[in-house]
Formats: sequence, structure tokens, C-alpha cells
Amino acid sequence: MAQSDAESGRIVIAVDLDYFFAQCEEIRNPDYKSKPIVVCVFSGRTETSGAVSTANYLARELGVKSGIPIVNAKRLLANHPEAIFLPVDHQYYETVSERVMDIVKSSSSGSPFEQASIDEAYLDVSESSNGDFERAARIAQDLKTELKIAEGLSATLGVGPNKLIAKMATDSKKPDGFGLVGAEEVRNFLKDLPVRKLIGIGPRIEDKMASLGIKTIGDLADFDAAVLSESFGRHLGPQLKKLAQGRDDDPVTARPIEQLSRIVTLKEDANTYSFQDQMIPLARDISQRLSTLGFKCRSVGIIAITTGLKTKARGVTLESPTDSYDEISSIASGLFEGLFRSGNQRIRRAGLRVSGFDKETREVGWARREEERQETLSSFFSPAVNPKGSA
Ligand code: DCP
Ligand code: CA
Ligand code: CA
Repeated sequence: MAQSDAESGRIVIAVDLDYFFAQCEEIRNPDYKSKPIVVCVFSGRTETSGAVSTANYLARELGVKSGIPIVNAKRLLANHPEAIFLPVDHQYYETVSERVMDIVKSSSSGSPFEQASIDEAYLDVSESSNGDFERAARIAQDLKTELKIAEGLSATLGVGPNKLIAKMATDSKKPDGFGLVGAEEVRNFLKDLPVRKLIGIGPRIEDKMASLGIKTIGDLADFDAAVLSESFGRHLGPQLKKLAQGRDDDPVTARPIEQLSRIVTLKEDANTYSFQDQMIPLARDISQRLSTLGFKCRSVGIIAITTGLKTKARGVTLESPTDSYDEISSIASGLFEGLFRSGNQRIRRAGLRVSGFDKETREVGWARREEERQETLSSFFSPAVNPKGSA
């Protein structure tokens, strides 16, 4: 049997940036702060087809939320001509996120750090707080202040005996808040919350819970284990009960960075390498990021997304690793020229990617974001030349 959280004495801080994409838009354009802002994923089929990515709190108060169709958001804001609809600019949010994560990571010297998403991270401060929740609270409050001063961003932070409780403490205090749930307070904190507030419970599980008469997290925590296993399966049943009791032994684990990439939408679709000027900032950014991380890469690649939304990728593996802007740009130029020579392509988006970081530097380890990026750029990169030692 695993130790209880009170016995293990762990203390975890969760950080989640408020209305992240929309807040990024506000810091880039402070005039937006007084207006409803809706960040949209336009699908491109018609002018308003697509879904809302996120919205600032002014827009949320009027009913706009993540995932609703853009047309619905327009309807909700019909009487608000000052409302602003913007397309997602993932590249920009990524660079803000990277700076934020650097701050979070260095806020508690040497504490285990894990980036959980573009705007979310955990710190295990068990040691640096000496097992004292008050000290952990001060570390968290200082971090919150630092994010405000350094980046102008508001975040909500939570402190708890594990990741689950720290995250739920955060959720309960959004936006611009701070929540602390001590090991002894977990039961009281959870017991009257509706089950859907438990991380991991979606609408389907919620419905099934309702049919069993389970309404609150407390109901679930006390529910007959055998019936739960029967209804949800041998694995999920006990897991749900354990979460409802506020128990979570998932460690805060650093993840190594496997690759860095940058991509942009071209000013005009291209069938030759006519967009070199648009690749310059990408190469600069990657080179700078490599040197900040103390990384050198062995593989340099390009990504091209055609007007038909096909992803093409090419890459080379280098004899000696580099972080040099000149080298990365000239390799990228060669790869793009080769791509256009190899056939008739019409490119809408183009990007650069580097990988194959030196082993010892790679272990610095911290980011899930690279994986997420990879998802969005799925099925990309096939080292074309000498794949020796490539990632
Ligand atoms: N996101 C998205 N589509 C969703 C949910 C989120 O595109 N259905 C994007 C936009 C968000 C970002 O991910 O800004 C982070 O997601 P969060 O769930 O943390 O939501 P926000 O940061 O926008 O708001 P909150 O203040 O509630 O954390
Ligand atoms: Ca958020
Ligand atoms: Ca989040």
C-alpha cells in the first residue's frame, strides 16, 4: 500500500496562466484589455467557420467560451461592436510560454519541474520548502508576482500535497488567484464539489456516475469499490475512487526537450523559395533558444505545409552539432530549394526544426510542449541525409 500524502510530506505547486492566448494578445496590444477578446481557430471554409480557442474574461462574462463555434460567439457579442476577434498565433504564444517556463523553472532552485501544457507547469517544492506549506505558499506567491512583473501576465497558482490537489486548488481560484490545500484539508476541500470537477472526469463518466447516484466527489470517495470496478472496469474504477480521495502519486517529472521548431504562415503562397525573409526570424529564434538552453543540434530540418494541407519535411544530419544562425539558415535555404526542385509544390506555411541534441545537455529535461508541437506538425521530418545519430 502506498503512503498517504500526509505521510509522504510532498508539496507541489501548480501554475496555470489565465485566459492564456487572449492574455498574450492583451499584452501585445494593451488597448484590448478593456474589450471582449475572442481568439479563434478559423477553419477557412467561410469567413466565420471555426471554433473559439479562448476568450478574455470580459467576453466570458457574455457567455463566450473555448470550443464554441465562432458564429455563436459573434451572436453573443452582437451588441458589442468593440469586441475583437483574432486568429490564433501559436508561434507567438509559444515564445511567451517559453519565457514563462524559464521563470517558473528557475523560481525554486533545483526543484523538480514539469511543463504540463503550453500554459501549465508543476514544481515539486517538498525539499526547497522543507516540507512546510507556508514556505511553499511564499515560493508560489513570489513566483506569481515575478510573472506579473517580468511578463505582465496574470496566473493562478495552487499549492497541494500532490499534482491533482495543486491543480484543483488552482482551478478553484481562477483567475489571478492563489489556492492552498494542506494535506489535512484535502477531504474537506473535495467532498462537496460536483464529481465533474475531479480532474479526469468528463461528461460521459459524469453521466454514468449520476446514474449510480454519485453527485459529489465525497460520494465517489465513499462509494462501494466493487460496484465502481463493475461499472468502470478493474483499472478505472479503483483509480476514480483514489482520485476522489485526493490521492495521487504521479511524480513531478522533468521531460527532456527532443526538438525545437518554428513555423509561420507565408505572406503569399509560394512555389519557389521566395520567402527567405520570413525564415530569418525563425532561424534567429531557434538559434537563440538553443544557446539559452546550452544546446547544440545535430539535425536541421524544414517543414512545408502545402495549400492542400499536406506536410512535407526534409532534414539533414550534421557532422558536428551547431547552434549557429548562419549555419541553420543556409541549411534551411538548401533544403527549401531542393524541395521546390523536386516537384511542383504550392506552400502555404513553412518552418524550421532542429533536433538531435547532445545527450548531456538534453537531460536538462523539461518540456512536454515539444511533444505537443510535434502533434500539431504531425508526421514530419524524415532525415534525408546520413541519419546517423539523429533523434
Ligand atoms: N485552448 C484551445 N481550445 C480549448 C481549450 C484551450 O485552443 N478547447 C488553448 C487556448 C487557451 C490555452 O489552450 O488559452 C490554455 O487552456 P486553458 O484550459 O488553460 O484555458 P485558458 O488559459 O484560456 O483559461 P483559464 O483562465 O481558464 O485557464
Ligand atoms: Ca490557463
Ligand atoms: Ca491550462
